[in-house]
Amino acid sequence: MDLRDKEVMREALDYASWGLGVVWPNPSVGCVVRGVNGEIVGKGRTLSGGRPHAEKEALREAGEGARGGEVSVTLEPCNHEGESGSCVHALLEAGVRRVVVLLGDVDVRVRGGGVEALRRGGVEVEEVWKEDRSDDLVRDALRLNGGYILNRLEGRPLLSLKVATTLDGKMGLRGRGGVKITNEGAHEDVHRMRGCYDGILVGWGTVKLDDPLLTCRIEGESWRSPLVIVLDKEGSMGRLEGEELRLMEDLSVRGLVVLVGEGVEDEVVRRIEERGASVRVMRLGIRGGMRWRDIGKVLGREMGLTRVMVEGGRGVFTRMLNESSVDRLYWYRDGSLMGSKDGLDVWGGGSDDVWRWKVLKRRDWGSSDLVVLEEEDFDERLCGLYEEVWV
Ligand code: AOF
Ligand code: ZN
Repeated sequence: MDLRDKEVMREALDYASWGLGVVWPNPSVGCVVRGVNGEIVGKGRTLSGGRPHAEKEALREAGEGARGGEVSVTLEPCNHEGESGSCVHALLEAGVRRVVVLLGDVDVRVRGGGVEALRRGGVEVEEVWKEDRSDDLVRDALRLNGGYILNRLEGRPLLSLKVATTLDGKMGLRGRGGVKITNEGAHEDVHRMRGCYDGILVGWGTVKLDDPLLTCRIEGESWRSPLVIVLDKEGSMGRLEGEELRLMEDLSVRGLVVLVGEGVEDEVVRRIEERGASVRVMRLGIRGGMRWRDIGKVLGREMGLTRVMVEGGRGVFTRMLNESSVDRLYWYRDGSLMGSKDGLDVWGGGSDDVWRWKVLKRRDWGSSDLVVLEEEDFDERLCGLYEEVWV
């Protein structure tokens, strides 16, 4: 990769980030096509729902301009789906001369097969991740596709947790629901962030107490509202009498899935389904609760989610943290204090040791700010997982 290749690949990667939250169960891919003279003739990214693929979009825009040209793509082009439908086929048809691939695709149907098929077709292929795994572009691509990689290799989504607390780490006051903590700027950011997640998960307690909407309320972007998942071990949603939940308001735009514990009566499950939600019955652990390992499997392997944001409440946070099941933290903080008399901590449990995190990003809006953190070993674990596929 020369300097220009790097610039173009960065553009493809930036373009790909648009798809986070809306392309699942597929990865979000970006593709840039340059013509014989090096000018950009087409750009594409995986579209909502995961199709069409990025390469097809970019080649469509490039038309005849792709012939003899170069393609930069953030993920190995697919070679599955028969002979005619794949991106490899489209690239060969278009007559491109060279393809630069940022990451190999871990999907069992691809795994190097895409690159091989291109080479067999006479195309020059450069595999960036094989040359330099510490390259910034490779690292950023791994992070961008982290949820997809975890889904395909561990059968679970990337699990993020969002909290909003005071400066002294309190998320609310005992006995007083819905105390507003962060300011408008932070609020708006939550909506933006939601749009980049496939699903938002909350516990039944939060639904009952706050009656949240959990949508993405950015103008023109409400279609990005993620699927909502409610942990409702007892099936309480099926016992509501006549009350309407705001969550149920626009089920035509986004779905609602309720995870209930085994043992909840069929009649109760039926009543939840009648309200327009789909229900999954979960095994319970020896201590009587749903385990995060099982929740991850259902969300990832069974439902195809690649990125899930957990938004409440305290009981859910506590179990998730106690079971070491958080990959990423979005910590919205406000410059205010509550004290420990009535202030509620985020984490009701605790570990014996200090649990460390790495800062990925900081932002601020005057009195409130955001720190995005990643579990200290996450990066290394993800790279390790990715590497194992290729040995
Ligand atoms: C590409 N370009 O933009 C994406 C790819 O369900 P399908 O048929 O769309 O295939 C999904 C698989 O295709 C997915 O697991 C991954 O291997 C690949 N995704 N491939 O060439 C793209 N999104
Ligand atoms: Zn494809």
